Amino acid sequence: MIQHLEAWAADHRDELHALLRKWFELERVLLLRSDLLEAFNQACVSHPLPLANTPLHELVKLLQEAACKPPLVCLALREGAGRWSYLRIHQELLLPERIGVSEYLAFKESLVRPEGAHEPVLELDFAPFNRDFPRLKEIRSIGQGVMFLNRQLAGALFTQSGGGTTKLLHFLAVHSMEGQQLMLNRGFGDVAELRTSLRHALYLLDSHAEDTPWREIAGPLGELGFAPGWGDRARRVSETMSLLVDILEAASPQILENFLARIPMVSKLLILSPHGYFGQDSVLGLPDTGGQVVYILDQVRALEREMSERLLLQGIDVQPKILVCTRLIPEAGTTSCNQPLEKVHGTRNAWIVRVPFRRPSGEIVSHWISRFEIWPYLEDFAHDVEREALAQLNGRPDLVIGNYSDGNLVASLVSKRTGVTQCNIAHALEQSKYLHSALYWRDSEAQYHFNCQYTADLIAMNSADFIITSTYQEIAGTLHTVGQYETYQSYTMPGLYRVVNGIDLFDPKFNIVSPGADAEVYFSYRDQARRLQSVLPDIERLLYAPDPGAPWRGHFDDPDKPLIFTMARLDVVKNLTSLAAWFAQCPPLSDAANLLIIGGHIDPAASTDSEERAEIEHMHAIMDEYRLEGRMRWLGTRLEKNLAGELYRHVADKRGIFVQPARFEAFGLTIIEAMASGLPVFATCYGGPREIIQHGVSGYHFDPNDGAAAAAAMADFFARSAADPDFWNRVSEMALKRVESHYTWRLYAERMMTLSRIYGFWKFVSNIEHQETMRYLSMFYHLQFRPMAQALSGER
Ligand code: UDP
Ligand code: LCN
Repeated sequence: MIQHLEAWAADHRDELHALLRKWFELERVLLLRSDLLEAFNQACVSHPLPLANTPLHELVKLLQEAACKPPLVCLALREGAGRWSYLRIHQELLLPERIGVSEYLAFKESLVRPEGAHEPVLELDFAPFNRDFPRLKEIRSIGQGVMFLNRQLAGALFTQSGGGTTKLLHFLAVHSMEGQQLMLNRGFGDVAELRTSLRHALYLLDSHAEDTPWREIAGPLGELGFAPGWGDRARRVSETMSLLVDILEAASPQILENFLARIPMVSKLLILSPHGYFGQDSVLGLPDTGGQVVYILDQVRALEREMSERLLLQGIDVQPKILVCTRLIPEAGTTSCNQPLEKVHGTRNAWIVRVPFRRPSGEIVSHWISRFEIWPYLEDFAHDVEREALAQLNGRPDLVIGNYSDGNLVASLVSKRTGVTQCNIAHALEQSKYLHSALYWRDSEAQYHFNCQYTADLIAMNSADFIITSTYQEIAGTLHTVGQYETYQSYTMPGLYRVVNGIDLFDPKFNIVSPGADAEVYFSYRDQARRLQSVLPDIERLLYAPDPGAPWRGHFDDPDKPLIFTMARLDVVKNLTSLAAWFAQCPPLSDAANLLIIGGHIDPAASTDSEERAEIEHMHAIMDEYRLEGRMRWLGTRLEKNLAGELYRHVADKRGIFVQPARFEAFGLTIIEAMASGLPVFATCYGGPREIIQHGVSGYHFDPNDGAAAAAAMADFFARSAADPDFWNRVSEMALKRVESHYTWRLYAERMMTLSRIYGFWKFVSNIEHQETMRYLSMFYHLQFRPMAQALSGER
């Protein structure tokens, strides 16, 4: 493509010149894809020669970004996820010239920090470490790492030189849980000896009824060298042993995966989520506390169930234990976040363990600290959590799961010291939410400290054994948008460091495991028998009474109209104020439906967060300007989960819709909750919702930068639903099906446990740990992260 452009440009200097002029006329140093395309379209109109379908047009279609400093423009082209190239063009010479990523980033640095042009720069490049490690090749395979890894490693291991069977034998021989030896109870001299014992065991099992319990066959099988772990009954024991026989005969990745899926490997989990108010009641909506807490609590319940069922099936009488370690906040208001220990509702043995942050003097920090400010506390926190977890679990966990940038960093520190397999969950990577926040990190340093956060992210994602994401786009974006992880592939923080290869999207550590919506709470509006009659009066009051019993503004003059419902934290990115404006500015929409907004506070003085206060004032201004009083109700409250569940269903009863208008949404639990209730959803096209919803089938996307079009699409939806009642039903039905087939905690837990076992096994038998990378990361942590975090501790 670039060769074509070079050849074409030599004969079409005028056209290229005209386009560059258009870009420079915008007088901005950084142009985004939308700017570049629009300028190209304008150039097509104003230029006498047709530019459509020329190599220049092909180039423009691939552009993601341009950095402009006349007479130079540098272009970033994305030919697909993770596949980038760079060009430089001089306005007078007009010869497109290929440059490397390092030169491109250096050019961007010169735009924001010209005084640093001759300073030496720390360049980070993780690519050389991974040169010999197998990588996925196809863009569409990204996020299916475990299948690939299993295929590759099984292939290599079970060759003559791989020594696979001996390693597998060793793995089984040292396998224990809670001090109880599992799988093999004695050392087998070699594989042939194990094979003989397996043959005898299978012969013996043949003489027992299939449902004979393990305890009745444990004696003779024990004499043959077998310990518990093969199955709860003769049939399952026999199946597991047959799988091993097959592996010893001729291993295939699938048989290996099936076998590993049966080995009891995980009974103790350590989950880390340090920031915010992590609790079960009265916490949602408090600063920094949102979907991550909902996700983890549901995840814990699902994982405990899955682990218990698996262990029972394998005949192991061990009660799994899960610890969610978070920060203890002594001044925790009405929440329980000042309690060191709290059992997770609906579990048998899962606990929230709270460990305080300390100052260097040892004094406990008593107040809440923003997630952007907690970096100096994490190292000590990691030590304290590790000690606490080892004590409470009576030994090492089998898996450490980090959450968000802070939890993932703590997981890296704990995993490095204990050797436990590390899994990361990002929830939301801030580089995607705050545009150009790495390049302009100095401008927001006082508020956000992205220097610490992005450094922590880089360390954590490179040290994780595996990473799970909620969607494919979180890793690799879409055809024309950059994935959240992809933003870490190359970026620069001028004056700090330049990352030329930060993360490889083709790394088999990436796996997509989507969360679900709690099926006990979010179920179809048509499931009348399960509906919570007891909360219906609360809903009537909240929505329609003159005094709803919560802070509020507005009412519905015509309560019979369908509802447009939205519910989120009232921060700028969630964009609820824009939805109110779009609704007001679109008469067909505000005639067809009422707007219900739940979020934030009504009184700005009730908020401790400056961003939220500004949004509250903005919402009032919109309601005043458009006189929304009789058409919109805004409740400044947080709904308890069961009430939220019944409210989604109430909106569905009234043939309404749920709208998620965010400028960017990493995943969006409210979207799957609404869909699980049978509610048609309109959601932002930026982030997870694009993948959750199949546009026009199970809901709709819209571009939050074009509110008028979004409002018109919603108005059209209501018009079609009014004309044909089945239309609403069809979308509702497809939304329900979509969640059932893709977003359930049962699917999540099965997948997550399979990943834990497979990555755990490979970590044991092969060197996927990359000692070189770990050394490099350790140096980076000590030389780069620590001093920056300590510099924040002036405020400690
Ligand atoms: N939520 C709730 N009550 C409220 C507001 C929100 O229970 O008043 C829940 C909501 O149902 C969802 C979570 O908070 O489960 C928000 O998660 P989401 O992923 O939508 O957004 P986040 O807050 O994580 O950005
Ligand atoms: C954080 C977010 O921003 C949401 O988009 C996710 O749904 C939530 O975490 C749970 O992963």
